[in-house]
Amino acid sequence: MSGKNEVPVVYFVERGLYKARVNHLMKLAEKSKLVDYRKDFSSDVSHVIAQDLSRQQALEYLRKVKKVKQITDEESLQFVTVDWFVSCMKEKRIVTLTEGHRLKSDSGESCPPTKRLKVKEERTIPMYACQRSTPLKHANKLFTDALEVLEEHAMFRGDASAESRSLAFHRGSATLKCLPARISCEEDLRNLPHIDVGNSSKPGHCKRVILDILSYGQSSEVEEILRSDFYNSMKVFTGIFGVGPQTARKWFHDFKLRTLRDVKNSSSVHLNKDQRFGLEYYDDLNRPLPVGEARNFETLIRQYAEEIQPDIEITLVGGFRRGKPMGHDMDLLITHKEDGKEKILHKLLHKLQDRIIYSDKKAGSVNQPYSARPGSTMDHFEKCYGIFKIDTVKGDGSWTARRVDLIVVPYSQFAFALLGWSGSRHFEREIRRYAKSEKQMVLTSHGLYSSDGTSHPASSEEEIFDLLGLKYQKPCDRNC
Ligand code: 8DG
Ligand code: CA
Ligand code: CA
Repeated sequence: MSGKNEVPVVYFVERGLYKARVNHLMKLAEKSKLVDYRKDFSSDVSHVIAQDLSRQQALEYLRKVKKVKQITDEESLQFVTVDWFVSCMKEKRIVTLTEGHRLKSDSGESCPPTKRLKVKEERTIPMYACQRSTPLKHANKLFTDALEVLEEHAMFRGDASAESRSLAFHRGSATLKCLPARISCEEDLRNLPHIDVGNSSKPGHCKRVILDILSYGQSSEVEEILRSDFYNSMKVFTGIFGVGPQTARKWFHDFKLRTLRDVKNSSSVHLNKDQRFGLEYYDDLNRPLPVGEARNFETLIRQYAEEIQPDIEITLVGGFRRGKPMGHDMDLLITHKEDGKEKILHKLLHKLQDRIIYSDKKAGSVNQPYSARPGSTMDHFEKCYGIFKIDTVKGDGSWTARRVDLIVVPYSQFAFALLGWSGSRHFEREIRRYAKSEKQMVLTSHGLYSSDGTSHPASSEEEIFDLLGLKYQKPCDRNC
């Protein structure tokens, strides 16, 4: 501990604070000149700063995660909350430490009482994600990010159980996303669907990962994946439009490729048409697409479409309809009150021809609602998967290559297509599973059918939820 007149030397515990915030706090410390800081814990640290941790948890983090062998003079080391540091910065002086500023001691209580997730004895969280509200922003990102890495890694590996393993991770993560507060101790996991599974001596995989993060601030399994060549190369390869895990695996294992440059220089790789465009526009297509850019393009499409057919309706769906500020592509539904209008997509693409880099048109067969693979979101609408030159929001004539899906929907099927294309993919999977298992009905992007084939029409999403006996979930609550 520094002497009375010395500048405090602070160390921020990343667990609970997140890396970006720690970086921000270190910048504040540097600018203020009030305190010194250490990126790595060292013997001259006087104040350990943490959030939502007990003193013991912070110590355990230093020892187990940061591998600090010996903490000299532990007694005089101050364990303080980030609020103390923020007060110092605000008041531009070293604020006297009060009891409220100190990290609490465990004293048998494993969760900080103020931030506890209210675990009611009778708490029941519905099993299906379509029965729950899942907002975009939630309190458990630290855990869901980790589970999403495991989900993705399972798909990358692609072994026999890949789909069920990745689905199990997604289900666990989806449960966490609907919780109103952050998980802060094991007890908070009690009765959570898809997480509190297994038995007490052998918890399920999701639970194990969450418990690791609670104890050590991170999951060693996830950290190892994130560091692996396999995961990082698979991320890059599957980022190429037209390249799925199977092709990427072949490149990694059989051709020993690791980077984009390796792919470009390889004589073993034979790219198809999609992949050639994917590689050529790799940077553009992997740049997050802002909602403003999508809205501008929607307006342009509407203008062109109305020139063809005045009563046409254009709706931006997918993640943007769920309130996402960024997306990976644009999904636009095109519908018109009079069914049977011919060649709308053809005429629209003609008007857009100067902007088309690539287009793959699929003919529709809208009267075959059953032929889709169960659980699949593929449908039979006439559509175009394309890559278009889209104006950037700068308004200076610059453009970015973007993926756009244009889907032509008969008016009578619009509500079902709207529900089917608004996602999330997991929400779609869950509402279809619910319809099948709980109601013995088949839900597709074309309609809702009883097991004897009777069709149940609907003119709005609310009606579809009603027909299924489900509480309506707004698009912004379908982010599971
Ligand atoms: P993002 O682009 O913001 O990353 O996310 P997103 O908008 O949620 O994902 P998406 O991959 O663009 O998919 C949007 C929705 O569209 C999703 O719920 C699944 C659905 N979807 C397809 N292809 C097809 C299809 O052929 N038929 C139907 N009905 N839905 C499809 O992606
Ligand atoms: Ca999308
Ligand atoms: Ca899409």
